[in-house]
Amino acid sequence: MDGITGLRDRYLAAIAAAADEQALEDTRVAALGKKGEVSLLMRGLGKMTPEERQTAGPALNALKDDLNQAIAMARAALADAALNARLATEWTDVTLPARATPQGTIHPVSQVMDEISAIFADLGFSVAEGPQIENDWHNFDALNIPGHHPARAEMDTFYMSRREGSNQPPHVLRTHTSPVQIRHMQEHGAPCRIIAPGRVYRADYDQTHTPMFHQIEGLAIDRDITMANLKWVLEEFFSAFFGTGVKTRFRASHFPFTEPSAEVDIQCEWVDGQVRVGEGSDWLEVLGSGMVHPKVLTAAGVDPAEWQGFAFGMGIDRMAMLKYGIPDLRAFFDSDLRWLRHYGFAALDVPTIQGGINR
Ligand code: 2NL
Repeated sequence: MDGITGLRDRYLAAIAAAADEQALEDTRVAALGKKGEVSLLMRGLGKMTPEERQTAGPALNALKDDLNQAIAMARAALADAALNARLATEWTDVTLPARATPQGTIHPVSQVMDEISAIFADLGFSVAEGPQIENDWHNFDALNIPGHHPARAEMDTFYMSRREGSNQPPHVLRTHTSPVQIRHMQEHGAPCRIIAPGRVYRADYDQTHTPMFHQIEGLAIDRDITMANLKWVLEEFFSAFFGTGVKTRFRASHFPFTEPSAEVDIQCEWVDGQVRVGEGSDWLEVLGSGMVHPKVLTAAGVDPAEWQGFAFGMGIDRMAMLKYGIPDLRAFFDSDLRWLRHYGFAALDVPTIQGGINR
């Protein structure tokens, strides 16, 4: 029994003195491992007399339990100490500003282009695209714009330089997206319902004009399309786009590619130098339109004796300015980050008819 008491004192002291996990484990193995001192004594119980066993058995079991418990407590204490040591050396400065995650925004022109496309998609129009560098037949001749027309003058149109010795007419930067619709009719014929959004170019730069701007044109060709269809489609469009009923006013006009032609105004009001669409007694010109000229249909390979339709064109940049109260056109193309963050849209906030055009 004295032996057991001595053993307990020795191992409790060793456990208390263990400086780390490994020393503690070594001590455990020395006492309670397969060949540990306590284990060997327990194995010796079998050779004792029943009387000896009656006192030695419980004493050894108690010793084993005490040592196990002391080891568990020492292990927990070591883990606590290790954690405290880590906490003392590693720390987080919670007053540091968070790392910036660079976030771009959707340009108002892209946003409005998506909004307009979503509305016309709902009306059964699909999107057509084409080259920005055009030959002058697709950009002018096919649209019944004659050679002497002022739009073809060097002043208004960007002409590409011609290859040396070429006797072909030079290419141009498209001045409208109409050539996209000519190409569509040539390729797919009638009937058709398309819109053609995209960049267009004109040699003009002042408060209200930039040499590159964005246009969206629409074209619907079928056997029995009239101006009444045009009026309904445009009124549906303006109401969906501005999120309020919008009255339109059609004024007789003239374009070489439509007959008859109409300029379209929307109802508006001026309040503190800001325009409000859909109320008031003023009118704002936003769009040109008409019935596609028979010569244009013929040029695009569509028989005007069988087919007719309407077309329209409007400026996207101006629509964005009107809808989102953006005062200066030229700022659209300055790439000023502060402007982009202010007027930009969330990247995942995609306009759809179901999700909502207006936010
Ligand atoms: C305007 C005028 C317009 C068209 C564009 C067009 C296209 C084809 C045939 C006939 Cl393929 N017309 N487009 C028609 C009328 C007006 O735009 O003032 N835009 C801002």
